[in-house]
Formats: sequence, structure tokens, C-alpha cells
Amino acid sequence: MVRPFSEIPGLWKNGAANLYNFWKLDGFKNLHRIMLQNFNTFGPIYREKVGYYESVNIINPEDAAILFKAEGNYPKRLKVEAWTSYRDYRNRKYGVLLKNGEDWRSNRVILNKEVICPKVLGNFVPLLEEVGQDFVARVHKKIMRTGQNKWTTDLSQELFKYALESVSSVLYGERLGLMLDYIDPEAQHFINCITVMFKTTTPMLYIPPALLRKVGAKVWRDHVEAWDGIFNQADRCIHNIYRQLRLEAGTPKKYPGVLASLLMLDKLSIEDIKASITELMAGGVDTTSITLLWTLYELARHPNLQEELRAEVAAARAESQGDMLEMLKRIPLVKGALKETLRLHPVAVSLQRYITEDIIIQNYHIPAGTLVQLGLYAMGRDPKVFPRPEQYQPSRWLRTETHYFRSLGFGFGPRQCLGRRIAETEMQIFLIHMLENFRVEKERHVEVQSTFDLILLPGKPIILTLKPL
Ligand code: HEM
Ligand code: 2DC
Repeated sequence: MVRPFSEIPGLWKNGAANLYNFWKLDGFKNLHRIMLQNFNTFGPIYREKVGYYESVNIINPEDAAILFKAEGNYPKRLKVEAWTSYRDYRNRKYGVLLKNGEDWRSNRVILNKEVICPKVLGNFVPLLEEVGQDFVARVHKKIMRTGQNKWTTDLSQELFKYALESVSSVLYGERLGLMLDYIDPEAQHFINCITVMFKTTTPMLYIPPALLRKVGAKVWRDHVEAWDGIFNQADRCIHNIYRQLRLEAGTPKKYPGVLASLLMLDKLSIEDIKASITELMAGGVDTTSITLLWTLYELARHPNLQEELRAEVAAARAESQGDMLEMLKRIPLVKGALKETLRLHPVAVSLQRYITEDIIIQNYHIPAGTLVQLGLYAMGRDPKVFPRPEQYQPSRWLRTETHYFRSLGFGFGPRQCLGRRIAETEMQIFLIHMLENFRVEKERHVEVQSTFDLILLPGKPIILTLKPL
């Protein structure tokens, strides 16, 4: 007998009371740990309402498969009202991140061809490789300046710059110059705005932004200021390319970048292009940089593994005679390391879809229209899904054991991360160059936990030491 929706365990009857308890548990910072605890209390499915946020939560890969089968032709994830409210407030168009229905699909199909299709990867690699080389040169210089043949630091700011330089070089086909000693203060401001934008989004997941706006709440004002900073900087970059393109007649010889390609293709309106390019630029900073930081942290904790990866990279370099595109096909363990990082430290705590048809999960009936969330952080740490989940083992992704709905760090299906190929390539190239040049170490006994600021971030600075090989 299938049990009704109303019998799913969990706390979903009093959103306001649950919000109060959530706030007492400092839930805004601890969402991922609270979700894990809820699965421990209620089992593999629970229903929840916190403030105005209502969802059904699942954890098993097999249930994830059922969820994604019911996502329909226009998959829709949780509406982040803070983000849509800002655009409505400032009269800006939604990009592919926030669009839905046919409008989303038609934009996404065109963007896919320019951003995620394997064919364009060859265009991105030389651009990203140059940034990778510049990063390494910059670290060598920093090490030289310490006079101690090593550099001990919190790399996060350097990684933000690396990530923004990488994504910008792909989007605009030219460099911002963030690997230099003196950088454009506007670019630094852009980086700071993204951090504030993510942080101020969290409370508005539970309290409607319209309400916060009406009472003039600081979190809403900070949020608006942050997005203003993001859009202004992106507008400057976009206008720059737009002007250059009008000056240069004819088709350029070298690959001109995603933006210029889209403008020349002339299939999307300029406003649609601007909206999605801005989202790509903003989405491309904290995500990859934090994932790289976690990866370096894990490599510092596992020196033997680090040597194994270095050997793989050296062999790949020799076999491909330095051709980066070829090299990227010969580094399965490096790729496994990135998957392993996203398993233990996912950028997104959950994946969500509003299901388009009724489904049955764990023998409960769930009606069409319900927001169903897969607890990605909780799944990554579930011993039933990943044996010895606490161990960082990139090789688990090489073995033939089932990976069925287990590698979901970038989401799933047609609505998965649009920046996925850029992110993966950028991160692989970074690790190749770092492994070829430096040994990464850390002080012992320092365990760093995650904190939730819309995306999961290290709860305290990760201090690493880089030594030239
Ligand atoms: C969406 C993860 C890097 C741009 C997403 C989603 C996830 C994700 C989980 C939701 C997917 C779904 O609902 O199925 C990540 C991770 C990254 C990363 C783990 C790096 C480690 C990037 C980068 C960019 C980007 C570098 C931009 C260049 C986007 C965009 C969407 C998205 C535009 C929305 C796509 C749509 O709604 O059609 N990402 N992301 N992401 N991401 Fe990423
Ligand atoms: C946050 O409960 C937790 O890739 C919420 O590059 C559910 C939720 C909804 C949407 C998710 C978000 C979470 C985490 C951050 C994600 C976002 C969709 C896209 C975004 C996963 C899991 C991200 C980081 C994009 C951001 C692009 C933007 C800044 C322009």
C-alpha cells in the first residue's frame, strides 16, 4: 500500500515555528549539517517547511533517479526569490539561471553550443592554459619574495582571481590582468560583491525578499548593492567587447570568446546575451576557486596521494608531448580527485526540482508540483552510498563499482550546470600546473568544516604551504 503525502515524516506544519528553531540552531550557517541530522532522525525521506521554504528531501541515488525522471521537458529548480526580486526591482532581464519554460530552453540550447559542447573545448584550453601558467609564475614570484623557499598563506583571494581571470578569458577572449601585482580595483570589487551576494541570499531563502524590502531590511539593501556591483562590472566588460566588435570588420582570426561568438551568431537578443553572460561571469568565481582550495587542502592532508597524482600528470605530459588537450584525456586520477572533492565538499548542498508528474518514493506518494530536494552533501557522506565516506579516495571513481546517480556535483540533465565544462577544464589545468611545480603542505591537526553561505565554504581560513619541487 502506497502511503499518502501527508504521512511523510518531518516538520512541515508550522513554517514560522520551524524557522524560529532553525534560527536558534544557527541554521543559516549549518543547513548542510541540519539536513544530515534530519535524515538521521526521519530516515531517507522527510518533508519540511522552514519559513516559506517547503520541500520533500531525499538522499538515495535510486530515489534521485526517480526524481530526475519526473523533471519534465523544462526542468525547474528552487526559485531563488532574492535573485529574481533584484532583477524585477532593477528591471533587468533574467538569464538562463533564472528563466523557465520555453524561454529557458530556447536560450539554453543556443548557449550550450557555445559553452558546454565538446567542440568548443579546444577553443577554451589554450586560453585557460595561459592563465594556469601565469598563476604558477605568480606563485614562484611570491615564494621568491619570502626568501624562505616556501610560501605559507590563505590562497582563497588568489584563487578568486585565478577563477575570474579564467572565466573572463573564455567569455571575452581577452585577459583582465588579474595575475599581475596591481589589479583593477573594479575587478576586486566585483569579487567582493559576489561573496556578499551569496551571503545575503541565505536569509531570503526563508523570509520573502518582498517583505524584507518593505521593512527596509539591511540584508535586502546589501543584496541590491552587491548585484549592482556585479552588473556594473559585467556591463563594462560586455560593452568593451561590443565596441571592439563594431570597430573590427570581418571575422577574427583567433577564437574571440563566448560573448563575441554569441553576438556574431545573432540568435539571441542583446539583452538576453548580456543577462546570461553576467550570470556566467558571476557564477564562475567562488564555485571553482573554493573547489580548488578544498582539493589542495585534501592533497596536503594526503602526501602519498599527492605524489601519485604528480606521477600521473608527469606520465600524461610525456605521452602527449605537452599537448594540453591530449593531456586532459590521460589524467583519470586528477579527475577522480575533483569528483571526490565535490562529494565531500559540494558547492551546492542540494539539487532540487519541481516535479511535473506524481511519483512514488520510499513508498510515499508525492504529487506533481512538489519541490523535491536531493541532499547532495548528506548523500556524499552516507556510508550506504559511499563505503568509508570519511576517506578522501579519488581512486573510488576509477573502480568499476556503480556510479549510478552518485556523481552529481554539477547537477543533472538538461538543467545541469552550464559552466560545467569551463569549470572542469579550468580546474584540471590548474591542478596539472600546480602538481608539476609545487608540493602542497599544511599544518597538522587542523580540521576545517564547511559553512553554508548559499554555497558551501570553508568555515575558517585554510592555510597551506607551497614549496617548489
Ligand atoms: C547551475 C554546480 C561552476 C554557471 C549549477 C547547478 C549546480 C552547479 C549544482 C545546478 C544544476 C542543477 O540544478 O541540476 C557548480 C559547481 C561548479 C560550478 C560544483 C564548480 C566547481 C560554474 C561556473 C559557471 C557556472 C564556472 C560559469 C562559468 C552556472 C549556471 C547555472 C549553474 C549559469 C544555471 C544553469 C541553468 O539553470 O540552466 N551549477 N557550478 N557554474 N551553474 Fe554551476
Ligand atoms: C542553495 O536550499 C541551497 O551554481 C538552497 O553558479 C537551494 C539552492 C538552490 C539553487 C542553487 C543553490 C542552492 C546553491 C548555488 C547554486 C544554485 C543554483 C546555481 C548556483 C548551485 C543549492 C551556482 C553557484 C551558480 C550561481 C550563479 C549566479 C551567482 C549568477
